[in-house]
Amino acid sequence: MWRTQMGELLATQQAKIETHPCYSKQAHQYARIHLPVAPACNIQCNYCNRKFDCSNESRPGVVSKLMSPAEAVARYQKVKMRIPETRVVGIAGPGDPLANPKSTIATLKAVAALQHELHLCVSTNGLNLLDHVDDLKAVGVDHLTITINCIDADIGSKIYPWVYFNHKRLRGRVAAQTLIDRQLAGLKAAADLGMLVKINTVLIPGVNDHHVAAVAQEVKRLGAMLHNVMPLIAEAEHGTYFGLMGQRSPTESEIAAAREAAGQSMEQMSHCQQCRADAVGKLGQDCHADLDDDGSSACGTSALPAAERYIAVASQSGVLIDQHFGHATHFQVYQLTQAGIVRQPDRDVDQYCLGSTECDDESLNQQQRMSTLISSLEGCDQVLCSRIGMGPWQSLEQHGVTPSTDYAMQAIDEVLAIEWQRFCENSTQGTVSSEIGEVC
Ligand code: CLF
Ligand code: SF4
Repeated sequence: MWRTQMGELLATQQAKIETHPCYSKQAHQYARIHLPVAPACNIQCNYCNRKFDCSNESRPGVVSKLMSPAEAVARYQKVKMRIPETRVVGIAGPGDPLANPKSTIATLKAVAALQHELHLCVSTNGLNLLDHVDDLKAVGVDHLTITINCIDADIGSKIYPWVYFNHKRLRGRVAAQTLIDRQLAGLKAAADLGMLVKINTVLIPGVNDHHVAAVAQEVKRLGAMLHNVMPLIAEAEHGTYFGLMGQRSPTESEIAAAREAAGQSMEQMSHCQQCRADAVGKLGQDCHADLDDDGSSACGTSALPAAERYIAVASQSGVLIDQHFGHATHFQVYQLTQAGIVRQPDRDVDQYCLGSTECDDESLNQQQRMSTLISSLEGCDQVLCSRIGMGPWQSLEQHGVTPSTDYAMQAIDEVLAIEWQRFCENSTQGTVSSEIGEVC
């Protein structure tokens, strides 16, 4: 009896692999759709610029149009009519799906309720996996990708400047160790539940290239079944830490060598397209630019570069970026155009964090304060501050405002000069994303 059950289980798993275009190269006749419902992220990778899609699954420098769960389900239905071969619904960003568990689960549930013959697929950095793996399984997710770049915290501290866990922003070795522990525990839990776990590893020369074989060995031991060693794509114009620091991408022969080393323990994927968080179609044949009723491109990247940009700064001293977002009672606002930087009137706001509760408190009062604060920052594209809680971070991103603590304790005028230079480069070159990485 046990043997029969095992036999049936293996046959079922085999069928799930053979009909998923990422898990099997031979499944190229099937298409997938990514639904971009997850804007926020709970970690920072040095190869990621948070203005763009999660580079753990996507080509950096590409922006996906964010959707609500309802919009995403409507999009899936439209795509399924146009591309009946669509067999996989994936959530892969633009941030981390499990840093946005409500939208992710709601979307998956709604798609599953349509009762089409489908695979539900999620790609995550793994930090929150342990907390949500049962929900994912319950909703029908059988294909799961975790990006694990290392299992050594010394290496991890060169890849992740911070990790936001248990209401704290962790840095250095502690951040990396926390992430690694959570990824490996999440992987084991998912594999124990029978999920088909694929591991993505971003190959970074001089950082983790000597280490991929150790990663492959460990993830195999914990139950992963497929390994995707992806080349780092780092260009200065992507605005990522690695891009700006001149970290190079691996060569073809380095990728081949890493796959061969990792292949000693794990089956290797070699047909990954590093696709976008709103990709549609068969792998390598993305075709979603003509899917919107209004004729606009779902790529969201064909727009002309913005002529101006507004940056809000939280500063207690008036000189440094030295204030916690939740403690600010006013923000300095600057307008960036090709002509230069012009200071605008300050925006007075009601202080978000009153000290008695965590900034991530989700009470109605806090939600109302956040909504008032967001109205006060209307028109701002970016907020610079010394610290910010995960809740406010996510709310700002959901309203199209990009928060950043990258410049904490730095001089406002120096930071604005950096941001202005970046703005001018993008304006003259076109958006980063329209230059590179368009796959549709
Ligand atoms: Fe999407 Fe990822 Fe699922 Fe595939 S993509 S969530 S496993 S359905 Fe595929 Fe695209 Fe490579 Fe990802 S080609 S980036 S591996
Ligand atoms: Fe960016 Fe993805 Fe890393 Fe988050 S997990 S920082 S979205 S690459």
